[in-house]
Amino acid sequence: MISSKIEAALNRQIDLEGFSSNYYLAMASWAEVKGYKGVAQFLYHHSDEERMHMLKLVSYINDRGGHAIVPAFAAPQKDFQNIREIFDIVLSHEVKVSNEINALVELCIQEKDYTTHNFLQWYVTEQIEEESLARTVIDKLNLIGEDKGGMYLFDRDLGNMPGEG
Ligand code: OFO
Repeated sequence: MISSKIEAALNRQIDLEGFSSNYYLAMASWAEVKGYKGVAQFLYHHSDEERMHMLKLVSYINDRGGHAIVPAFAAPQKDFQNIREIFDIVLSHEVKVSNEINALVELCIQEKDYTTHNFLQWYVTEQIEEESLARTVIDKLNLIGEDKGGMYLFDRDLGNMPGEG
């Protein structure tokens, strides 16, 4: 059984993961409309992953005797300046998510909830991968700069990039 404090904190994380999913979905839609098919595919996949992160929390809370609450998600922005802005946002958003996961881990230690602490380790590892993936993409964009041909290849490569689980 989880304490009401941990349950509330995990429910806030459901909100953040669900918002992340919608945020990346909004980015994917923008990229698709602008003709960046590969980027769109990458972001649609990333959006699905965030939904999976949310669903894992839903099952965990309910399995441990709590009640997972599905909130109304804040509407993400719909327009972006360019692809670079999108990936800068992805990275800063993932850093924010990592900070929230770390705060949850800290709360579990304070509350002596070692089961939830253990459950959260999956998210700790996932965040390392997600931040590193966003940095890799930004490095590629830095190399390309304003080169249109480079951007064409970037879009193609991103569409072929395997998701990280
Ligand atoms: Fe990328 O945020 Fe989920 O965990």
